[in-house]
Amino acid sequence: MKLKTTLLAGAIAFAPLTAFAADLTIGFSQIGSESGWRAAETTVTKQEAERRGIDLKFADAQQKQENQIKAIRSFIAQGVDAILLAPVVATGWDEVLEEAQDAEIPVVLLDRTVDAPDDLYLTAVTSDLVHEGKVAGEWLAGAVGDDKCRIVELQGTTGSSPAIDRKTGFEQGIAGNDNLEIVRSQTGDFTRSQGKVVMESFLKAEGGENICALYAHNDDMAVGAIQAIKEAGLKPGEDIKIVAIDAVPDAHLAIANGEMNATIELTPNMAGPALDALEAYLANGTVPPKWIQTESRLFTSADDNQAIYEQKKDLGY
Ligand code: GYE
Repeated sequence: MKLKTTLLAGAIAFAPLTAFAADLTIGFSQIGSESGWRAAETTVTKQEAERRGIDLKFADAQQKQENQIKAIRSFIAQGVDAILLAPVVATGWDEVLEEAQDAEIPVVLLDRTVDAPDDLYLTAVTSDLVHEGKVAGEWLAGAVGDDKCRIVELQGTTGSSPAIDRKTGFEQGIAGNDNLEIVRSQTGDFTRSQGKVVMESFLKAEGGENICALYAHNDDMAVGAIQAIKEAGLKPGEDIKIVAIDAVPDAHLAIANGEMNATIELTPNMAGPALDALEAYLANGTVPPKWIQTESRLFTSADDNQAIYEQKKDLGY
């Protein structure tokens, strides 16, 4: 049910947040389960809602924007108190976000952003996606030194903000290093299966001996590519350096085994900051900043990746 927060004459009704949260109903439009990281985000979001006593209405869009738009319209019809949205692509949201605004239902974006006026959403909880790509590029530049390095790139879902921004950031990271060149770049849609298929095509087109490094917009595509590199008779992490993003358990395991070189961590807990902001807004009218940034941390073979794998492997990935 929708809770109206009423402004009392000269005062705002204050309620203890935890007690208040127990009455909230929140709709969550999730993209799907394309990667281990996405699965972990879903697990953590459900845990964060349960911990707060929030009634979470979960909708899996199977990677389709039209399913996300349908789910948002259903949440509006149900009169939820707020909506969480992980937008599969960056464009095409204005109309449905305006419908949520007209219904006075705040929307919080998780892990991806939208190309829409920012008054159409309360806040976005994301990492700095450009920075992640730049850190990956700078790491590779440092790893190869002055050696010539022909790079292949596995992009995320076409039109998604991480695919756009992580590409931009990586190019910034390698800028000025004329010995580094991206020779092939294609989407693997953030999945292991497509990462393997596209890497196979890169190896066939370029010849494995002519590829120095792989930059993948997420670890799942990198893990798929590792299989393709092995099947081509090459040593991933040695013959072809590999850097990606998410820091899922299997990436830490690959680095520990010398089959991958670096990953940048993306927390799956976007829901914690999102629900904190929503509770404060709905209970006290506290308006959050338009962007709540989550941390990004580089992991390399210098870290104890086996131990980190053991810590992360049961967290819902
Ligand atoms: O890196 C990937 C997932 O939106 C930033 O989406 C997120 C990305 C994440 O498929 O694993």
